[in-house]
Amino acid sequence: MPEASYDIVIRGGTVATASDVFAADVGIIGEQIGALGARLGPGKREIDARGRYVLPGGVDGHCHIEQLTAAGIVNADSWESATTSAAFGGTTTVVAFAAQHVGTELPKVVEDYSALAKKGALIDYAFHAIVADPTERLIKHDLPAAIKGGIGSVKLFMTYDRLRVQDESVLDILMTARENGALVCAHAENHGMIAWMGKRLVERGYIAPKYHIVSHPRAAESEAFERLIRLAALVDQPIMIFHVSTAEGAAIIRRARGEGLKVFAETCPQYLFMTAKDLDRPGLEGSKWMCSPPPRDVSDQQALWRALALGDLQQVSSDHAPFPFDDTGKLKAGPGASFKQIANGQPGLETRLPLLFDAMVSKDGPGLSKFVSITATEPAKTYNLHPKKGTITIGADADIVLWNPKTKVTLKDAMMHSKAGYTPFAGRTVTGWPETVLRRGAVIVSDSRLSANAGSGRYLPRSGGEAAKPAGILAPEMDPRRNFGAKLF
Ligand code: DUC
Ligand code: ZN
Ligand code: ZN
Repeated sequence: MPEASYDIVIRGGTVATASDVFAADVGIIGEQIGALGARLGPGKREIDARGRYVLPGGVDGHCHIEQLTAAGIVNADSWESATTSAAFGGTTTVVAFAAQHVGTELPKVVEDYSALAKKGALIDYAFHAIVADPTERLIKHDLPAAIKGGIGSVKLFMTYDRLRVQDESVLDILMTARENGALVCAHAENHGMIAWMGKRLVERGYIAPKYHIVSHPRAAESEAFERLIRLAALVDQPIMIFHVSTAEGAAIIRRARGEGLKVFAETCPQYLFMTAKDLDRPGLEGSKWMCSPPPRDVSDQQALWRALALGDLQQVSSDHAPFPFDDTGKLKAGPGASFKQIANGQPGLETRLPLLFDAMVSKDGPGLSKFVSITATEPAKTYNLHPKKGTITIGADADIVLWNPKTKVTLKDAMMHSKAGYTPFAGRTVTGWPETVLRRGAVIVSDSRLSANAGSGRYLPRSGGEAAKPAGILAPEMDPRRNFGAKLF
């Protein structure tokens, strides 16, 4: 017997990256990919990948984990249960939030969220910092320090009573991010429209979960996208627009990118696979499908798929924000609650990849490489984790998922590992399943069993990287040659 050259060889599978699909064995040495090729030498352990696709582990760039909401409820999942559900769904890296609230100090927030993740995570993780209280100290000191400490992206909200920041503060955050090389992510909806609509609906007795959709007008998204894009363009700062839900929203992003502005954007499975009708159910049942922005129409789904195909949207993340359908979560405000009193969000870490694989690969959609691109490579690039994460190449972390393209699964609440206790996609049948999952060269899921300990996930400190570099398109007012010499940068 020749001596084993690799710790693991994944043999005989079809490898896919965001650009290529090819037959190759994958040789793993320690935590990394050491070789790709035909007939690789033996491994200490051999994994038979015949009939399987060998894909990079998913990178989910937007998930709320063990996060305290402004209403004082913590998401159902701990780091351990969230990352377990991610692993079973083929995701091996998450970018979650260190969420500031008004009156809290960002350094302490980062410390607290980091401690929770360190204890519970069993896949690798990074953070976005949510800024909800942009005091002078935060802008001048705490935010630059957090960015320098490895949190390469900042998130702001343009809506929600206790989270939103006003335009002037948005500019402060954009400018601070620019000066420190971070990307700015945003929940962009017009707060006034949402608050005004919500109040009128409730006053008139329209309180069922389905009216949540009416209270988030499509125009709230369009207006905030336009405003955010112009604010970012003023200071030439790259932005990532979260959870695009409408055709108009996607069109606005396309126009901005056509101007050369660095505007990145994502959508989520709830906007690709659900519609407003999902919320129209008896009693409070529809609250399971409540999220913000809400699901829209079939024509929006089509527009979002087109936008993904064109590259106007580059990634699909879960926006995992689980709340159980009981009095600790969705039903906390009691049986007579109005939609305004019900926590927004759905579990999605575990179902993101199977739903997309089914739509994009099994159903003869845009195909394997595009699937890899929007679920792993693009999120890794946008959040400066590539090529360590998000691809299969020599030297990358061996975060690898073996997909069985023939396995048919009907999604059920009881199969899920999130503590939400339900999946909004229950009853859907998908073809293609993440059978075996490796994280940094360790098999963490096989034969439907988990073999990773809480705390074995590793923190990924990062700068903003390429995505966060300004486009170099100066607004005339910021250009000393055209503004009477005023130096504003
Ligand atoms: N909307 C958000 O903005 N965040 C979490 C979940 C949701 O639905
Ligand atoms: Zn959001
Ligand atoms: Zn979110």
